[in-house]
Amino acid sequence: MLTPLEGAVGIIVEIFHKYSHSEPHHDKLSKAELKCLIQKELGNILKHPNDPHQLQAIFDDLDVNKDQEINFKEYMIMITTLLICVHDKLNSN
Ligand SMILES: [Ca+2]
Ligand SMILES: [Ca+2]
Repeated sequence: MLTPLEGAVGIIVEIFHKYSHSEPHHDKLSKAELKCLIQKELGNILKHPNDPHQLQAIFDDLDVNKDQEINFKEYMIMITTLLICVHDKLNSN
């Protein structure tokens, strides 16, 4: 039986692979795959999940090595940023 935190960690990994598998490279998110992940999984948390300029800005920020793909470590930047935002928001209430 997994603890809630262990389950959350597993889900973060699973969600990455759910979308990274759509098109090659299968262990990286293309721009289209990242867009799909953001729109389907983060539509309630982002202000403008359908705004192409915001999606492009997120992609450019995450693609640290500029290979036009988001690898797992780069995806973790997004997850870490989201966790910090949620933490700060909860703490400010
Ligand atoms: Ca892929
Ligand atoms: Ca990259």
